Amino acid sequence: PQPIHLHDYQLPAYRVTHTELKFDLSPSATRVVARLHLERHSERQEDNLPLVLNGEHLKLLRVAIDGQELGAGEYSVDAETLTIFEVPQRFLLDTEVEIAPESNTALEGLYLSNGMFCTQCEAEGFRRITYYPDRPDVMATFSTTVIGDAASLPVLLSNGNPVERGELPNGRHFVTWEDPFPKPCYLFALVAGDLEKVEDRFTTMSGRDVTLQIWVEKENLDKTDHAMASLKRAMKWDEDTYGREYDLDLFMIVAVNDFNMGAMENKGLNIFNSAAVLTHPLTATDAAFQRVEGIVAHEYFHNWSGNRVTCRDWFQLSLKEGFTVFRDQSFSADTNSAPVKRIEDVSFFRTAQFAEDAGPTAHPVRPDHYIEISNFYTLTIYEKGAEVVRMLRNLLGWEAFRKGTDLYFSRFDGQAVTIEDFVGCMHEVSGQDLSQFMSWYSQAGTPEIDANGHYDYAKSEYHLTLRQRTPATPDQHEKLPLHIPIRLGLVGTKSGDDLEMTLDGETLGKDAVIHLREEEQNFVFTGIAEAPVPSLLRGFSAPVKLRFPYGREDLAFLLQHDSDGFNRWDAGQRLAMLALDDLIAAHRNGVEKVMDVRVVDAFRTLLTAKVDDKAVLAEMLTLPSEAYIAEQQPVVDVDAIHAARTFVKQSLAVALRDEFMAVYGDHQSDVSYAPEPGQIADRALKNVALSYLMSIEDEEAVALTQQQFEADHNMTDVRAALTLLTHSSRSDLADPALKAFGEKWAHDSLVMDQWFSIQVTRPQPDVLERLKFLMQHPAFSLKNPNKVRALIGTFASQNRVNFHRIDGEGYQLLADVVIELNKLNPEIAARIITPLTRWQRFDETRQALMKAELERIRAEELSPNVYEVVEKALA
Ligand code: B3K
Ligand code: ZN
Repeated sequence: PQPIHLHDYQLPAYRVTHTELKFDLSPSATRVVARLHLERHSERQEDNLPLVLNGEHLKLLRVAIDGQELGAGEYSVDAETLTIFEVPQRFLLDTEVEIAPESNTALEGLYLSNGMFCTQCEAEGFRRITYYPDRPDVMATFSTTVIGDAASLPVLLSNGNPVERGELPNGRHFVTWEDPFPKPCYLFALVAGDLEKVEDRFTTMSGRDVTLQIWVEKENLDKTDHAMASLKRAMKWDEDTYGREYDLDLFMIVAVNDFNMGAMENKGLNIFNSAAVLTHPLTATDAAFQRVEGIVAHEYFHNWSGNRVTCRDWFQLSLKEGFTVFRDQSFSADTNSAPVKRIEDVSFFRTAQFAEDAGPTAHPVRPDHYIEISNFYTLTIYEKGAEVVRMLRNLLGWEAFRKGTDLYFSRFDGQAVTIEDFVGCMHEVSGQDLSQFMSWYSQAGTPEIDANGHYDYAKSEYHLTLRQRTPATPDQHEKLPLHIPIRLGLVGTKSGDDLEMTLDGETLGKDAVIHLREEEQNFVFTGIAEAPVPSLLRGFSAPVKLRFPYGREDLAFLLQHDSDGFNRWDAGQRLAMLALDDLIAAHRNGVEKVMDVRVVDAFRTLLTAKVDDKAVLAEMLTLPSEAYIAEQQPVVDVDAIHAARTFVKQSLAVALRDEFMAVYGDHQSDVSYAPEPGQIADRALKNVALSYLMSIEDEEAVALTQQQFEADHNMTDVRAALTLLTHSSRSDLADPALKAFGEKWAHDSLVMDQWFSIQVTRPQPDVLERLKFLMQHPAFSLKNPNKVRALIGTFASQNRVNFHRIDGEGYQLLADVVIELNKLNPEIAARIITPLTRWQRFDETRQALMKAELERIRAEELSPNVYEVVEKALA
């Protein structure tokens, strides 16, 4: 497979102005009849441009132009294209193809999930449905007729509005849908099945009445309330915040069980992985409720950032994804606890996106080449893209930024555009020079900032030096200095308050942004009356690694006094990291481990002081994850990390047993479950406390955990308890609880996913055998992406000690699964392989074992997806 390059972009030779589709559904032989209204692009008037359409896995039955059937010499077909050698300036193209949804295990194009037909077309799935210019800059109105068996497929859905329906001979029926908004084919959707709906209404800001429907299998009708409420909140928020109104009379969400991603923003017909839409207090955790809210909002927000204004080509993917993630993050922050949302997003980002940026698949927010676009739905495109938009918002200020988004949406409505178009609007409304800022889109890798400061008593000045460097990434050796906004405060060590800052004679206030543009810059803050501790990169104002030689006292001080909630949390994480570093070294050197009393004292203060924001407190009490700790090490030693972290946890539990017990007791409640911030915070805090106590298998804690499990009050508490019982060293705790849970929920596939995940995160060494056994479980299937993620994905990414077993069996198991999935579902195969591609980070023995497994995969006949990832990993 050959890479495609951004610089080769060309306008499409032919535009489709209108698309008429007719589907005659059958699992093994669906007929798709297409009529495309085509015309030569006004800017592509070269002579004799052939018409080249994409099409894969299609059986071509008929092709005609303006009603004239084409003969053998007039066109050619290969595995990827249909080429018609001569066509008029404007014409109608009719094709008829046959496809087999039942044998489509890639879950791209039209496929079957639990007897229901559904589609996934982004990025390039539409070419598995019919011959078409499958690229986002070809936008057409669609009219779609779906024909199916009336008894087994009573519901027939597509984009837009239903305009006609009726009975047909042989027990079949049809519905015709019209979508008046021009769209690229990646936003096409079709669903047919035996579904039931819940319905609600929303009145838009201009007074239009919109019908909202969520379609699910009958047994899930009681799990849609939260998604519906989230949808209405998101619709209102987008009106209030961005002035964006919904544009069709109908908005539909459908839940399907087999889905590669979380969800898909098809115009008027969002298709969701059932895990991203269904919730019930007894089956979904607080985290799942919040995830559903965020994804429902994300897909809805795409209606403007993605659908009305879309991407010119797939290199611009972050134009819609980064912007839409930023929008959904802001929505969730406004709806829940804003500091906790930021803490969660950043701790995930610094763990997973930093690792991607430092690994063999590192790429810029706008990549300049790819082999398989499905491999680029990444943390860099999504999350780093969102950070870049957040920086723009912060650079411009909200009001100018909002003017910029208004201009962008109005100027480019109905068009397929580029990142330059977006940033251009921001420049136009603000007058700011964003040329250096553009490098954030083209340069891969995480900038590292070394900061140093000193206080000059005599002059009452604080001197801050910042030096930036972005390490080389595989395709980019030379890096330019970036424009990095650093939000900061100087916290007075006597007062504990933020000090007024003056820089170059300009008063900045107590919390301000300074701009690092050069490789190295000095900032001199004058009129600083007392020695400060700098609080840098507040709110994670740029996606960078920032080092500052903080002493432990400085960090303990910031943990108490920083006015920025995010940096208060981060100070605690840094303090814990210093202690962890020492313990990791002690473990490696076989020296006795000694707990740092300053960490114990800091935790005691946290546990006993009256903190109002309990959600933030729960985050502060959570130690950095093993994955995050690993990110900080030059060579990852999984065993030392695990041992050190366990030691810190147990030491804190022993030293602060009564304090943890009191926190647990104070946050017990039996009010009826609601996924609202106050309750969520209480549960989080209580369950963090319990996890400390269970780390030492405290007898009273064991009893409390069992009670919490048996009380079966809500899934958040049940899952927390079951996880602690399962992860304990005592099989008399783990086995009965797992058995009871597995039997109780055998009928509920989404709960069984949780049951799988909990078991494979066990730290005990028998987990690999258990994993192999669970792969034979009747509820497991390699064809279902949720199952693969729950069992294999969770094991490989979260059970670090066992995945990285020194005998290499963890690696071997993952490689076996990748080899199987490469044939069934290449998109999932290429994702699940990620932990193996990070071999550079480990010791030589593990490197060799991991590379050997990658080589074994490379020897197979590979899909472009897996090929691209493996080649990069072994390059
Ligand atoms: N736009 C979809 C991505 C689906 C792509 C799968 N290959 C989900 C989202 O970001 O909303
Ligand atoms: Zn998206």
